[in-house]
Amino acid sequence: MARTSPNIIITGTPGVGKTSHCELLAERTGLKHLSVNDIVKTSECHEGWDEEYQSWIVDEDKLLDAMEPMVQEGGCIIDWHACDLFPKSWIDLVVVLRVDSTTLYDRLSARKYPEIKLQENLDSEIMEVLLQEARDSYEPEIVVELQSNSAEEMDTNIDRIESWLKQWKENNAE
Ligand code: DAT
Repeated sequence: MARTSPNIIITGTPGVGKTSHCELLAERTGLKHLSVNDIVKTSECHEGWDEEYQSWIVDEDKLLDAMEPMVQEGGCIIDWHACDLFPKSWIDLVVVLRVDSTTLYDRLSARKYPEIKLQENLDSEIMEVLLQEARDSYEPEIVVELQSNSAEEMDTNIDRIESWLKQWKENNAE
């Protein structure tokens, strides 16, 4: 069934601003913010808690089963630090947020991340791991890289995504 509203992934290293962007975008557009973290917790799509990393060990099959009915009709903004697990057919736009490493260091320190997790996430951002994952998993024309160092950049990003949404709706109108 064709979607009347698109599904968007907002991805990137923890701390880049995914949740902030998703919340603002949901408020402005009426699209639904799907926090994958919350779904993992509430639908118990995990195999337990990793003490060292202070995070859930995600059961991807369970997660996809839980999410499928949510994304079917479209209109979802998926908030998650990975994107390669979702079927290509679900997704219309992949936004990869980026941030300078000093800013990311400050944001993750403020969250009191364990040292090992902080360092891995900094490395991951510097190595552009999420951008590469997005490019490897989706058609290049639907992958967009946006900077998220400041409130001004966030505003510009939201404007851009809103324009894209308007265009998508025009292109997909019956
Ligand atoms: P994520 O969901 O990617 O982990 P977040 O939205 O929770 O990130 O943001 C982490 C912190 O950084 C939070 O305190 C808000 C702040 N932040 C995020 N994006 C920002 C931006 N573009 N400008 C200023 N602060 C930002």
